[in-house]
Amino acid sequence: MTQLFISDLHLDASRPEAIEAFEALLANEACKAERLYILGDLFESWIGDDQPGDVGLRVIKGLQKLHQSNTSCYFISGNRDFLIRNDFATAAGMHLLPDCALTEINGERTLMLHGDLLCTDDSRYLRFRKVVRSSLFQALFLALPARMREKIASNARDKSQLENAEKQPEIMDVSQRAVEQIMELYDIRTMVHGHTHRPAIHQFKLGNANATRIVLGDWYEQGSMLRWNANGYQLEQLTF
Ligand code: LP5
Ligand code: MN
Repeated sequence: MTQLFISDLHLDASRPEAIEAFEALLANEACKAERLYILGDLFESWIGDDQPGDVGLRVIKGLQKLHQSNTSCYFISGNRDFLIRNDFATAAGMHLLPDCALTEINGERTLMLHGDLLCTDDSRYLRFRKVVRSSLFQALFLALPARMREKIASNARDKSQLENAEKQPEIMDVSQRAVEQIMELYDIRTMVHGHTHRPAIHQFKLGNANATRIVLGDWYEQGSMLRWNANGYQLEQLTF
C-alpha cells in the first residue's frame, strides 16, 4: 500500500507551474496510491469555501478525479487555509482531519500535523493563531463581504512577512521540546509535518527509542513529497 504526503503547495494564480505540477501528481502518481495526505497550506490563502476562485475550482476538479480513481484523500489545515470546511471537502471528495491525526504505515503508527503547533517559541504567532482559530473570529470573518476578507488576508500576509523578516530563524522552526512532548503524548516514534519549509529527515533518541521526524518541503521552486510503501519511505523532490 502506497501513502503519499504533501504540504505547503501554497497554490496561487501567480504560480501556474505549481498548480500544473499538482494536477499532474493527482492524475498520475496519486491515482495509483491508496492514500494522499495533504498536510496544510494547499493554498496561499483561503478566505472561505464560498470564494474558491479559479485556482480553487481547478483544485476541486483535480481532487474529484482522484476521488473517482479510488484514492482516499485527507486534509489537515495549515495556517493559510484553516478556513477550508465541509463545502470544499465535499465538492473535492476529500476527508477533513483534525490538527493532529494518526496513520499506520507498515505497522508504524505515525503522527501527522501541519507543523505550526510545534513552533512554540514563536509566541506572537501562537497568540495570532488562538484568535484566528476561535469560532467567534471565524464566524465574524466569514460574514464579511469577499472584498473585505481579501483585503484583511492581504494585510495579514504583509504584516506577517514584515514580522518574519525580523524574527530569528530558530524561532520560526519547531521546538525540539514540543516535538518530544507531542510524540510522548501520542506514544509514537514517527511524525510527518510541513510548515517550516525545511525538508529533512531528523533522527534522534526519545528516551531509549529511535525517533524520526520527517519534514515536507514547500512547492515554491519545486515540489516535495513523501512516498511511503512496503519498501520504506523516500522524501522526494518534484521538478516543475
Ligand atoms: O505564513 P508564513 O509562513 O509566512 O508565516 C507563518 C505565520 N504567519 C501567519 C499569517 C498568515 O501568513 C496570514 C495569511 C492568512 C491567510 C488566511 C486568511 C484568512 C484569515 C485572515 C486573518 C487575519 O500565519 C507567522 C509565523 C511563521 O509562519 C513561522 O511559523 O512566524 O506568524 C506571524 O507572522 C504572526 C505575527 O507575528 C503576528 C500576526 C500578524 C498579523 C496581524 C493581522 C492583521 C490583520 C489586519 C486587519 C486589517
Ligand atoms: Mn504553514
